[in-house]
Amino acid sequence: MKLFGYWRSSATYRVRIALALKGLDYEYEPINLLKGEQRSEAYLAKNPLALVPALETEDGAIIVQSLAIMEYLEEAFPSPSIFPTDAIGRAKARTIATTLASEAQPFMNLRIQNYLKNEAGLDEAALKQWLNQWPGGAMAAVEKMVAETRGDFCVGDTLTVADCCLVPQWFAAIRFGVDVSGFTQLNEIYERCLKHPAFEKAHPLKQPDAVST
Ligand SMILES: N[C@@H](CCC(=O)N[C@@H](CS)C(=O)NCC(=O)O)C(=O)O
Repeated sequence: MKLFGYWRSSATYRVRIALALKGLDYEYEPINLLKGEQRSEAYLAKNPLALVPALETEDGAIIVQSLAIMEYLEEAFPSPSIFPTDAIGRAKARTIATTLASEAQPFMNLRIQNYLKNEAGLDEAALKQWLNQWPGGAMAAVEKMVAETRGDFCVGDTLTVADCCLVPQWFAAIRFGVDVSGFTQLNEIYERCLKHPAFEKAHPLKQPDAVST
């Protein structure tokens, strides 16, 4: 398999964690977002959305959208699983993953932040307010969700797709100055996840393109 991604991309980071949890080997092809490589003709042929990640499977299929990629990995390589064993648990894990991937991350995406600064004229203070209102607001909801579902991790005591989404979202939130000080449950889970070897391997700073910007 080949993963097209970017070291600091939170959506790519999710998939790297899932691949590492499943112990899967893959090739990595960096797409430099700061150089606009996501908009190159070659990459657009893989993902017309001009977003990373994309996964090329062993059969040559291209899958985009990190949640769809993680669902594919689960179906193609079921063991070890990154989903809870019961239907309610799976639904809760998907709820948390979807909330982080759809209600938090898109509001802090590079192209959105560029638009807000360069087209809509937001200054640093207004941008920070935006980030705390939208990604921060969605994370506040997830803090409440995990209060009901958590054990050692987001849903129970086993790592799931929810944790694959939480850690990159937390990493991005810190990077962009979202106030996470009130999210004590998420912080505890984040710190525990970071100690796991799969999360260590998937960390942005461990990626080959980490210093190439
Ligand atoms: N919903 C997509 C989001 C992908 C996404 O937003 N990727 C960002 C990096 S985390 C990106 O490629 N941004 C490029 C840009 O904004 O131009 C997924 O889950 O895969």
